[in-house]
Amino acid sequence: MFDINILIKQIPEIAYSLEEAALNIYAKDRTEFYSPHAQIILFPKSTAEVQQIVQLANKYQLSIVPSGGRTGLSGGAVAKNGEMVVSLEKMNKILSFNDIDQTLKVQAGVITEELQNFAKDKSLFYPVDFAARGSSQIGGNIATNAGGIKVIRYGLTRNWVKGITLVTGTGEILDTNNDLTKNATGYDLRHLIIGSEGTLGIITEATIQLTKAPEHIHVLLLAINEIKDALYILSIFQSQITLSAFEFFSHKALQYVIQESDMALPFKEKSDYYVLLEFENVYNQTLDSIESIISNLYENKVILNDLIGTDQKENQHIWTYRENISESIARYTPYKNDISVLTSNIPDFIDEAKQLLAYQYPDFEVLWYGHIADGNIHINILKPDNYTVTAFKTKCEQVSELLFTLIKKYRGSISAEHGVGLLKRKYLSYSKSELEISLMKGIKKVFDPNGIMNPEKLLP
Ligand code: 2HG
Ligand code: ZN
Repeated sequence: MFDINILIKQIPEIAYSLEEAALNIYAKDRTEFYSPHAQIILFPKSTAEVQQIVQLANKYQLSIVPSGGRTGLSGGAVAKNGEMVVSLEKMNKILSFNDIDQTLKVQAGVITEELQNFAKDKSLFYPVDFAARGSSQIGGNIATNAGGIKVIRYGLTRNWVKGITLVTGTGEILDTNNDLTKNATGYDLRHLIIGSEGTLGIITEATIQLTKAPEHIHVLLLAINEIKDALYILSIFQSQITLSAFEFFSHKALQYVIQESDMALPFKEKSDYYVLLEFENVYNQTLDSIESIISNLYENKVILNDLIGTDQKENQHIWTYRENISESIARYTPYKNDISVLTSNIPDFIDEAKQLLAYQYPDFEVLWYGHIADGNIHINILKPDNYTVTAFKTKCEQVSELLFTLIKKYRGSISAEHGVGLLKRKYLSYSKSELEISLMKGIKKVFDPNGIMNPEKLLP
């Protein structure tokens, strides 16, 4: 085995750790099912230091796992074969703000929430948002093209990245797009890097677009009994107002949030599902339209209950019912499926998927929640106590093949927003054609000919 001290001696200014406790922490993200095994954790402070590391990795044929906030759920940041973990956490500076372009230049290790707060201080808004905002890093968000709860209005991370600095797998520094809005000069390599899951190089800096902050936000929770009603409600609201979020979750999923917190159920009566909507009360008129839509929905017996947040505290309280689901179920070692189909196909897809999963998992609890307006559902299967983790994973993988066959029939995606990583890699062909996969492998070879960048991730 390579003596890592040979490398350490050549980069004396770069901080590192060889301590077992640190190795175990930094070699893992939030994905279950993998045992961490990293050789060293390196903490570069600049693009030049990252470049030095990648050049040495090429020289000695050492593999690298780039590491952000490690909030991923597909094993994209897991080191399990003695790789070097390159943590971006010391590259956490906001480098500059341009008030005319309304952009921020940041190092990759800036925490999402810090970026959001910086934007707020400038009376602007960074709209990509999700529950892991407090620990995820912008570089990781870009590497996975993070989505979250505001995609219906603002799109994915991709929409907000004006430029990227990447240290490629060959150790070259690539600056893409010059932060321009308009740039019609051929292949936009920036978009190739977004969502590449650390397989092409290490993102070290990025320029992020900000926008006008929304005002007079309200959150509305509606109780329903049928998933198809969620889509009906979506179409009614969308025909009249601009929504900034439209989420759904099952009562079973909500029960875990209640169980793990001191919150009360939102309504006295039980219903099977809930939808959560967020919107701006533009010119104080939107609320009037909302009230009339809600009374129509009651008349037509589509909704059973409603709760509207009138200030930030109430809005946050309602959001907690949805945002805390993932954390509340974490101790049940959930097997996660993060799938998408066209939003219009959601009711049919869910009907078929429910039948399939009820048949295949008669004794497993399956939770349904997610960003239904984006066609993105998080199907979480909870591990029963009497199953070992390995037996549970094996069973879930068998069923995944059936579920992904169904996804393929709907021309959907096996990973809507969590990425492919280690977990979904062997299923990539359910969502990408042979030609696409072979072109992707060709691109990987150009950026990383020695195959040192995040090995075994994304590509089968
Ligand atoms: C969410 O939308 C996150 O809450 C996590 O993407 C989803 O736990 C999950 O499966
Ligand atoms: Zn999500």
